Amino acid sequence: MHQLPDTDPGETQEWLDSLDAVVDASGKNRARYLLSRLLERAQQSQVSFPATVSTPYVNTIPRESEPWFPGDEHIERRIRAYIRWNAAAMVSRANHIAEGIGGHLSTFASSASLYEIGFNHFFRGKDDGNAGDHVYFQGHAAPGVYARAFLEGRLTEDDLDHFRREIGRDGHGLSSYPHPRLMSDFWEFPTVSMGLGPLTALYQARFNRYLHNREIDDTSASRVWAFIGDGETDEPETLGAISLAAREHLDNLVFVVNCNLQRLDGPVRGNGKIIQELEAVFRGAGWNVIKVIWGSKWDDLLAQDMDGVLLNQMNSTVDGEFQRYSVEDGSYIREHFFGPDSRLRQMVSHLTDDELISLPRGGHDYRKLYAAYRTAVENLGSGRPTVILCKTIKGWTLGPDIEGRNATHQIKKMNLEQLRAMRTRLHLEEEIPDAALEAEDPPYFRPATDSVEYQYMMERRRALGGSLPRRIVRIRRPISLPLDNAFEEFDAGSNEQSVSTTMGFTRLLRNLARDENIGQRIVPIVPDEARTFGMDSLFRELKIYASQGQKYEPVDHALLLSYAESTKGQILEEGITEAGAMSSFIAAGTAYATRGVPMVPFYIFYSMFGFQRVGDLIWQAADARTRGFLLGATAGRTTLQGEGLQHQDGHSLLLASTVPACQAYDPAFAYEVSAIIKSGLERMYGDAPEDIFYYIALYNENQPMPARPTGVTTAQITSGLYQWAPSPTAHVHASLVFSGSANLAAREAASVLLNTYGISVDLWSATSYKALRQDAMSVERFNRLHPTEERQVSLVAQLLGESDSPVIAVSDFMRIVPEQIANHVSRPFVSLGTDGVGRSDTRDTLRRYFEIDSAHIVVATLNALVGTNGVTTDIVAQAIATSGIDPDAAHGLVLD
Ligand SMILES: Cc1ncc(C[n+]2csc(CCOP(=O)(O)OP(=O)(O)O)c2C)c(N)n1
Ligand SMILES: [Mg+2]
Repeated sequence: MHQLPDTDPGETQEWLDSLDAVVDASGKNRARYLLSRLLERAQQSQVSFPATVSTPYVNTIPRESEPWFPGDEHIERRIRAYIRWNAAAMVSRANHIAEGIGGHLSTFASSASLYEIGFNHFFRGKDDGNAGDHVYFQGHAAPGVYARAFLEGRLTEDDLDHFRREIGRDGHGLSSYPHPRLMSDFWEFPTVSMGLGPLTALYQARFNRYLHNREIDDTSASRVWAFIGDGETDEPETLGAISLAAREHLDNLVFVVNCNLQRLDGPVRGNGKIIQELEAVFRGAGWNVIKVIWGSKWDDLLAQDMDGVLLNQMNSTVDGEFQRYSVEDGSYIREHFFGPDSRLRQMVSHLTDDELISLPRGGHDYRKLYAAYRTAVENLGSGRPTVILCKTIKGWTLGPDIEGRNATHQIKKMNLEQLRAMRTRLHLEEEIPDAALEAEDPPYFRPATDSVEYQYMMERRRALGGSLPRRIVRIRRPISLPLDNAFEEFDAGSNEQSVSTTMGFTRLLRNLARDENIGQRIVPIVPDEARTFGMDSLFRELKIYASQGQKYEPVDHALLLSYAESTKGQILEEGITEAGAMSSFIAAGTAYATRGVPMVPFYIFYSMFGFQRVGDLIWQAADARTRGFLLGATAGRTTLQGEGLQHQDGHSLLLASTVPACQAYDPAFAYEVSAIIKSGLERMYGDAPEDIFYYIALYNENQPMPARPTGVTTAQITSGLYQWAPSPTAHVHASLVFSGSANLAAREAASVLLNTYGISVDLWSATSYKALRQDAMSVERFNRLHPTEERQVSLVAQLLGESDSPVIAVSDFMRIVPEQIANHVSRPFVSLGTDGVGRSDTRDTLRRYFEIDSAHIVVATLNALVGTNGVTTDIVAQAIATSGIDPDAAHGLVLD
């Protein structure tokens, strides 16, 4: 403001003098009060002013603005008490049945009201045939969700008694945390890896808008609710994308943060205030922030706070102190919180010590919560996402040994005395008689179906569209497979034209997007890397999704391939966020279940920034039963020349092989890419869809793409290994097995071996070592456990046979990738690969360095043949010398 001319200095001075006078006469609190009122008035008068990021440590919604509470508070309290009891009993029993099996008591205990307000009044179910709300439960609160499902009759006592013991019982145990793969008709969204729940929820809300704007599905009736721990906000994934939610106007998104001020080890911000910190972060990002800090009983005290001393005490007390108050008695609170200022002490002089303890926090007050949720849902249309910050006590109602204690997160069991105290606290003496309590395990309690509680609970869920959570695959908008002509051109090869498998893929993607059957359902996803992969050619045709359209004329508007954004755009250009792009992949790849609308995501990224960067999200995708294609482009440690250590990927295929649902492929040729994707679409979107996804390595090295050899079937290509070229002579001295870009060196080596050494080899393309190994392991297991039955033979053993002739496998990945099959091949097996750290240099130099060029393949083959077919060690030495290999040169296995 000092940079602007003051048009009326006298008036300015008057205002400043007034402020000084207020500070002098009435103190700083009064001055703050007046300034806040002025700001509020300015806002009402539409005097635009940069938003402040913090407000005082009180509820955002004042008592007079609270809506009427439509529920029956007494019945809801009873229901909550039953659920609380059963959740605690289930965890306790589980640890009695199987000591050390774990589980969490205190997370749900702190958040029971946060969920129950949602269940009784807000969360929409799917009974009307629509998708309902998408609710992301905090992973460690799962016991409470099971306890409610038990009350609703969806789970039995036997189910509860199999909490955390899933094996056997036809898989009917209860998974420790929300898990759609383990409980596929119950949980929709896996959440327990901290940070991934909120991140994927945010992108789910964004994807709902994408579906809506593209007119593929009407998502306007679905809201996304994400329940998050305050400790969980430490994760960069939790907060890292919140500005996107505001930018995209995701007013269909609600975060509820359970601020119990504790994480696993102790306080979240002992020396600060997590609620204030989060308020500033979310407000700064443009969210609608609702703080639910104090329960109703505090309202009277605040109303009497003439001098602002109570507010001041609330503002200046740190969380570590608040946590202390949660475990101390009333006299301590009187002494330390209200004590220091006589006006404060006076304010609570009419309250007994017990009454001081029971001044509850806002997150345990259903009226306050109802007001907050109501405001959040009425926020639709404002363009702003909402975060509700609820102050709670960790372990609430579990008694003094557990509530608010630093160790509370890890307590798994309750003894008789603790259970009895809890029963009293929850007023369950009638429901849980002494005799039942004294049994070895605490009993469960389920109200009779004709009880008012049961009737009320079920009526509420009926009114809101049925029970939650519930995962159901009910295809509302079916999809059909693409026509064959999308794939056919690749079988002819590219003749003389040099192209990469990435270019082949991009062309195929365009064909699929144009396909009359599946075209609309294709979701291309890129994290600011489309030009790298030659995909900018798709910008103009498919358009980039932009909820606001394109409000500017792009610099390249005159070009054929201009940067074109549109509300109906198909491409999700995520910007530089692999985590965000993966979250979109998950939202799109689970749309068949969450929305009943199968979508086909193709997420293409720098392969180095896939499994290595966002491996946990890839597991999340698998857990969520995501379908779709991950494309690891610029793959390989030598194919991507010049980039060096941080970019050159020689291990993503190894990491891919660790994820069971992931089908990992390393194709060499465009027709292989096409065959793999065709078969993948059939497996994931055909008549008997499988909940799997694909990882396909793509390279940027151009080469003339060969035609598909005659007779090679799609089934052979996708099985993992097929003979690409037979031996040119009747005798096969060795087999060269290549993958991906290593095909060039292997093919050259084959001709050198024949022409210079008279060694004849056949050439094989290994498209998936993972698939081969998977098959071989199943066969090995069958043979081991069925000793009397006819022995099975694995595919790889059938194909490569049994002989003394060696197999030399080469790829642009670590040697361990081909070695996945070494054990299952009854021939001498040599693997060449790119172990070591990436280096910047030319392809030729890198391949010599990592010892995977044609000369090294020749040497490795000759070496494996020593003593046979006239090959001697002298011949190998000569081959080394003539090809200029320096045996003492630096190589990948030495780290320097
Ligand atoms: C990525 C990740 N790191 C660590 C953990 C282990 N962990 C489980 S719960 C927890 C503390 C959670 O605290 P908070 O988010 O505040 O939840 P609360 O139980 O207090 O509601 C931790 C560290 C995890 N589940 N995921
Ligand atoms: Mg916490």
